[in-house]
Amino acid sequence: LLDPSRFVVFITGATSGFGAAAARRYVGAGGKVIATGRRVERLQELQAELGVENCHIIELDVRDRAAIDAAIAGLPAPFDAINIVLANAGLALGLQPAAETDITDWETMIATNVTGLAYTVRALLPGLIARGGGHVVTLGSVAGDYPYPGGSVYGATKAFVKQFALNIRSDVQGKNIRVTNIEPGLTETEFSLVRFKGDEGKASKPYEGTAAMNADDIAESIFWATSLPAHVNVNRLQLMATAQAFGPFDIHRE
Ligand code: NDP
Ligand code: 8X3
Repeated sequence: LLDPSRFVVFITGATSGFGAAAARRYVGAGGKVIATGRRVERLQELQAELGVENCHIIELDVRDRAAIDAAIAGLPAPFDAINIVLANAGLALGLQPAAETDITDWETMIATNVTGLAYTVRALLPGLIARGGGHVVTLGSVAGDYPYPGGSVYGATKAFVKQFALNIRSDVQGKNIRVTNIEPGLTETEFSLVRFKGDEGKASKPYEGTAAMNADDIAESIFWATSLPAHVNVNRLQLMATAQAFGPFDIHRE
């Protein structure tokens, strides 16, 4: 296994859920993290918890390409020696049928999950290559493989992430860069609260009476994939709660 004390991990969406759990997991193993996100108070709390020597924070909206470039350019040592990129920031908004959806929700999901993720990887990949190698981890979803009602644009953004990760992997062949798309299913984080725009009643429904995965489960999987010996690349890692499985095709009958 690789030595986690040498990990320097740039994380988008570190204010909550998988990103925050991953920051804790990496620092817990002796690594350093650059924790980014829009909610700066959350970043400050995380930094206070993990220590300024282990956790550098940057207020960052991944939709802002210039801000990503500036954030990377201004990194102090040792946080400038990034060898893992965790392109995790993302969101689902709404669950309405496509014909009734709020078009601005679609715009926000595409701008964040597709464009913002592409900006992140594009900005950080040259540095990984220049430093002799590294690992890009993207956050896809089971929704990128399996369709469900109301998942129109969200699922499509995650299908983009999967194919983007696989294509990037082709591009970095021979450069000692690993690429992994993590594809979780039902996991209790703030994801649902964001999807239902703060409606706690609706947000808790998907997790009621069942054992969903949690952020630490996903952080552990990310950590595992990045800790494997350098000659092993996990291309895609799909995870579901044991309580989550597949439904039948939906046949409409008169
Ligand atoms: P959370 O809502 O708990 O966390 C999402 C994170 O993304 C937050 O830190 C948020 O930070 C950040 N984020 C959202 N928009 C932006 C933006 N424009 N710029 C920068 N950061 C942003 O959800 P999860 O931890 O569950 O989700 C993380 C990723 O995992 C997402 O890509 C999600 O689609 C994916 N996923 C989630 C699953 C689940 O069931 N929970 C399953 C499969 C995939 P802030 O608001 O402070 O900017
Ligand atoms: C999150 C999982 O099933 O809510 O990507 O789309 S799901």
